[in-house]
Amino acid sequence: MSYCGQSDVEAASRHQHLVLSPARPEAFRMDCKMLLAAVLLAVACLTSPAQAAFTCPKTAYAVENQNTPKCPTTLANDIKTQQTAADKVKADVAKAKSQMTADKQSLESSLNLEKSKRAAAATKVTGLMTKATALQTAATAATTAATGTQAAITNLKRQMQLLKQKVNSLEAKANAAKPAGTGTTGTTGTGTTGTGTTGTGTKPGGTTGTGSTGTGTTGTGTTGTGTTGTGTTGTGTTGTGGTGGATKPTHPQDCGLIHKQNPSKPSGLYSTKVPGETNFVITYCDMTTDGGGWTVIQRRKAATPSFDRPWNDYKNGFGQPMDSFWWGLEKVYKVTKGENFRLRIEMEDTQGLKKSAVYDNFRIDSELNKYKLTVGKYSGNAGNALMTHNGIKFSSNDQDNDDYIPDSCAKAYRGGWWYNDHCFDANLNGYYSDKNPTGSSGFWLPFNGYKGLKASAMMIRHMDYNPPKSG
Ligand SMILES: [Ca+2]
Repeated sequence: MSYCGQSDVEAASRHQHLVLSPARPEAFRMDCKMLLAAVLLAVACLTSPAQAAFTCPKTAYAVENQNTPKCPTTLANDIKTQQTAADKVKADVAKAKSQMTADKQSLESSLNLEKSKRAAAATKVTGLMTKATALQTAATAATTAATGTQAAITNLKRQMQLLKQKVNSLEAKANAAKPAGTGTTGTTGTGTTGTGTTGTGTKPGGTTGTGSTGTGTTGTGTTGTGTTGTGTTGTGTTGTGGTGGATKPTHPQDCGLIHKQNPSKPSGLYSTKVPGETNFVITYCDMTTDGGGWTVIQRRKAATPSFDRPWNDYKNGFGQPMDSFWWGLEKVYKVTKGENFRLRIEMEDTQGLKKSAVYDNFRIDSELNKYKLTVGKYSGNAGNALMTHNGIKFSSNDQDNDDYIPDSCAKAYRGGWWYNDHCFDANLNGYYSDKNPTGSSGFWLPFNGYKGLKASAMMIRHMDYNPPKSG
């Protein structure tokens, strides 16, 4: 304990000095005075209140309390502490800033990388799309080639059949040529006298002429060797009708008649009549080919319209007469019924080479007989491809009337036609491809095999009308 700033030791020291000095009266008097003063001081001290206790707060204390035993910390220290803390925060901020800058650069470089990746991917996609288009084109070409190959196989099969028939025929001939055995001498045959029928000719002007009765010659039997001879029967010749004025048309107005009435009329669309029909038909007349006067019944020169169509479309016709079209089987039947028409087919290959095939006595049967085709004598330079289609029914993608057992040729070749036992040697209505540079509408095998045609046209003209060929 201490009082008035004096420690217990100091007080004790003063008391000891007082006790140890009784032999000196001056000193004793001085000591008494001092003792009195001390007592007075003590009384004063005891009567004054004790100083209040001070506790140093941990923060924010006044300047006068700094650096005391109770508050050893100074504001300067506090500032230093704050400064240190601030420096630390500043360093942290700088560090964070630097990290952010680094992060930003990293993100930017990532972004640029992604951008370049994206650009590369876009280029790749474009490349792949180009490749896909090329593959698509190749696939289409392959399909076309496959169709051709299929037709080639069918044709080879047919050729093999023909060769087999030839071999059989040659074998039969070889057998016949073998030396004959010994037979009896044949007797002389006697032919009967033939009788001609009365001829009937159409007189120009419409009257009927009457021919004379023909007389047959007597047949003569040949003398057989080994076998008995037989006389042949004589045949009478048919009489011929008389002659008259101008030919009366036996069929209604068609391209031939229009041309005959005015040979200077140009090729184009005309109103024509079909026997048994009341309405006129808009028909394309070819007034230049081989003298003109041709009724065009088929034209193919583009991929549209499609020829992959059902029976009724082929029956009634489709397309535009100035472009690609099919006139209609019913019209062709009615026009050619009981008449002698000539069929002319004009073709052009993909190189621009043009050829034609002409058939006399062209007609088709009624719908009941599936518009069966009849063609007669062939002429032209494209080859006699329609010969194997003679007597063949018409087929469409919904009617398989062909002679090819395993499949529907109309479905396989995507067009209506008179398909035979190996589908075709000629087919002008098959799938038209315009994917290759020049296109192909069909086939005429003796012309250019399976290369395909760029264009074709089928036209008919009455065989009675033979206009003078111009040029
Ligand atoms: Ca079939």
